Amino acid sequence: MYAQLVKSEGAKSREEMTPEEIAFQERIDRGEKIEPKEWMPEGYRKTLIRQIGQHAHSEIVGQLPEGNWITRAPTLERKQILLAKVQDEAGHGLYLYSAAETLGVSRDELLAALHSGKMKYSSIFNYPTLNWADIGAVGWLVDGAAIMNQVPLQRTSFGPYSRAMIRICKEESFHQRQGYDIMMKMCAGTPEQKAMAQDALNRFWYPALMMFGPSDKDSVHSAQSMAWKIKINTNDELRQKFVDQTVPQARYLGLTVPDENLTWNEDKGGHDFSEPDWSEFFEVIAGNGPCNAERLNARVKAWDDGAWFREGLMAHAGKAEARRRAAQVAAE
Ligand code: FAQ
Repeated sequence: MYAQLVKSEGAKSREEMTPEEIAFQERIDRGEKIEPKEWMPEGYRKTLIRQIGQHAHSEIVGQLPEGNWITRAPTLERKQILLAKVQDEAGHGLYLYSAAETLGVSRDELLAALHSGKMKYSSIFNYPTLNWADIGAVGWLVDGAAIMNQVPLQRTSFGPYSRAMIRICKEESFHQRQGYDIMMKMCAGTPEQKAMAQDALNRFWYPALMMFGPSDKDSVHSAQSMAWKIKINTNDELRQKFVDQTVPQARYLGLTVPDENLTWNEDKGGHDFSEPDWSEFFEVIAGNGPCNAERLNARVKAWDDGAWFREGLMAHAGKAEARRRAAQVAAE
């Protein structure tokens, strides 16, 4: 099913819609939630499977750069917090796979598409976490960007996705604070620790800006996804909000955002800032990111290593079902 996903470049006009599609659009415009068993245009279903599926993959792949630091966290308390955070990401992935499954795609199909490189995961998880300050930067910037994108998605038009987002956002805000807390500690530490925090900001700033997707002019899905209220804001709107929120946080830490063009623009009531290197972004999402092979190999290995357990579960479920049927026949 995933292989059949279409590319869209603009929203359908009313003249191009069938009567069913017009009635559907009117429900969306009234702010009604769409539930799995209700009629929906095929493009709406496919766009949701693509977005929710890729979002689920991002949560699961996103465990890897942080999981790498659980054994090396500097204190027992930091270890417990990081462990809880990484477990939360697994939970987010599971809610999201379940939401995608209500649209008629199986989790196995989604994972096969991830493992073969047909489906994407967030570009940010292509970047390595080299030291403990990076764990602070991931929580502060990556979870900060994730929340900026996900808070509006709580109002997305598809019921199961919207409900998953409400739960996920509560946990993401704890994640962002734990990252900022690590950065505060590092910045109040030795000059070497502060330099590590600055270096982490330098390396994660532009990849975090890329998380919001390409510039609006290059965003192929935004127009139709916004008409269907699958997306609530454009990529550039959210990127701007993220910069405006994060710059004062960096100042408070005594860190410098690595952008010489960063200035407050009184007229627009927001910062002017440099665009990320979009050629790097497109290379990353084409599968050529610095850690892509490592991330996919880790996921494929986890899937293969878990085969015996899935088979055991299925065999157990099969036997339990056979026993239930036999008992039912005996009782009749
Ligand atoms: N990375 O037309 P648009 C997290 C692709 S959760 C990779 O603008 P759209 C939690 C896009 O898929 C992070 N690919 O696309 C955490 C499309 O390609 P396709 C994940 C990207 O969908 C924290 C093409 O470019 N969050 O981090 C990216 O309308 C810490 C054209 O782009 C979500 O998934 C990218 N950054 O807008 C976990 C949120 N950007 O599919 C662990 C939900 C774009 O046609 C540790 N998703 N592409 O082959 C969304 O809001 C949207 O899908 C966007 C992209 C905004 C990401």
